Amino acid sequence: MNPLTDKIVARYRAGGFVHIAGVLSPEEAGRFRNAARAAFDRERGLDPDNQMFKQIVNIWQRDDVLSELTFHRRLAELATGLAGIPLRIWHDQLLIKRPHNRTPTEFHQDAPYWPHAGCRHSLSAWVALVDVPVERGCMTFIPGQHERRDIRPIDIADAHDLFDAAPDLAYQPRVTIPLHAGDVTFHNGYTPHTANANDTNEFRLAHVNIYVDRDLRYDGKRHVCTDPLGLEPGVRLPDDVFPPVPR
Ligand SMILES: O=C(O)CCC(=O)C(=O)O
Repeated sequence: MNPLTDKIVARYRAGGFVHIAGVLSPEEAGRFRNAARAAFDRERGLDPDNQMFKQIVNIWQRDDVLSELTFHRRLAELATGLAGIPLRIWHDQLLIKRPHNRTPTEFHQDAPYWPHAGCRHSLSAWVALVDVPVERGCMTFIPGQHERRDIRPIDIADAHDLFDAAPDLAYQPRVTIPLHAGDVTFHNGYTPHTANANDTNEFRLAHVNIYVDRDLRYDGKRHVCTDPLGLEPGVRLPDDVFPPVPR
C-alpha cells in the first residue's frame, strides 16, 4: 500500500475530494461485500420507502464484520492524514442502490445536515464494495467549492435544490470517478457531490465512514444519531457512540 503523499494531501485540500485506488485488497472487499449484501436483506433502512438507496446507519454497532470496515486502520489513517486533525467516527452508513433503481442521489453537501459546532474538518470515505462504473451510481464532485459553509441543507431528491439555494455556486467542472471494488473516494463534508442511479443488474454496494473533528461540540439540532442520546448543547460527542479513530 502506497503512503499518503504530500501531493495527494494537497490535491484533496485544493479539490475537496481524492480517489485512492486499492485501499482494500480483493479478499477484504469480497468479505465486506458479502456482509453488506447480508445486511441489506436483514436490516431495515432509515426510510423503507426510499427508492434512492437503502441507508443503513451505524451498522458497526450490529455487525462484527462491517465494524472492521468502519474502524479499518488504513482508512482512519488516510482520513486523519487528509484532515490533518484528530478524528472520530460520526457515523457509518451502507448506501445500497438496488438494480435499476432509477433514482440518482442529487447534488448536496453533507455537513449542513449535521448538529456540529466548531467542526474544523469533516470528511467521508466512500468505499466501493463492488465495481462502481458510471452506470452503477458512482460519485461526481464539484472541485474547489468546499469552503462554502453558507448553504442550507439540501433536498437530495431535487436535482435543482443546491443550485437554487446557491445560484452563484460553480456547477462546472464536474469530476466523475468510477471505482473498482476496494477503491475509496474521500470527500470533504462541504464538497458538493452527486451519484447516478444504478442502471445495471447488480446491486451498488457502498460503505461510507464519516469522520469528524474529535473536538467538535453538539449544537442541539435534531439528528437521527444524536436524538436518542439526550445530549446537552455544547457537550463533546461521547466516545462510546462516536469512537475516536484510529482505535
Ligand atoms: O452514494 C450515494 O448515492 C451518495 C453518497 C453521499 O452522498 C455521501 O456519501 O455523502
